[in-house]
Amino acid sequence: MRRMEGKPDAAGRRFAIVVARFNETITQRLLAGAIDALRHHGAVDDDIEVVTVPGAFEVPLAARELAQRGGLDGIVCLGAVIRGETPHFEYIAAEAASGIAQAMVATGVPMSFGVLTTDTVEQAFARAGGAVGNKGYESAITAMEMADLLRGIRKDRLRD
Ligand code: INI
Repeated sequence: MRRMEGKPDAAGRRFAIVVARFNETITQRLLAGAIDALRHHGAVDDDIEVVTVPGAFEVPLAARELAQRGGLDGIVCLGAVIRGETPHFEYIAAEAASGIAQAMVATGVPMSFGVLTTDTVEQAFARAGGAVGNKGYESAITAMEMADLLRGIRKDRLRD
């Protein structure tokens, strides 16, 4: 039996982080967590590109364009969608999630979903370096693991 599993390793690899400006106090914490994770796993700053977009709704397009441009091993997508009094939340959260998934599958570049979708600001802070950890850090780990796994799968394809 052969098993394949990626490990979070950013050494010699290039990553982009697409971060939404909306709810900036939260998304900047996610960004700091994602950068920390990449550095802790061997990334050098020259190989990390940070792209800021207005809100979570705009994240998929920027991620897709970056992936199509080429040269990236993975993209970390960050945002914070917080439920308000309007149904806007549902639309933004759903479009961000499906847009990122579509962009990832269409381009073959791993993208992680680090967009918080919470009922309250407090819940968002808890997941952005608070009591529940930092989703930005976790998302970067996922992007690195998937980048490593895809390298392995693609190397096999070339060998066959
Ligand atoms: N964008 C977010 O990233 N988070 C939100 O909570 C949010 N809310 O609540 O409206 C939000 N709206 C902006 C949206 O992402 C777009 O930037 C905007 O609709 C313009 O396309």
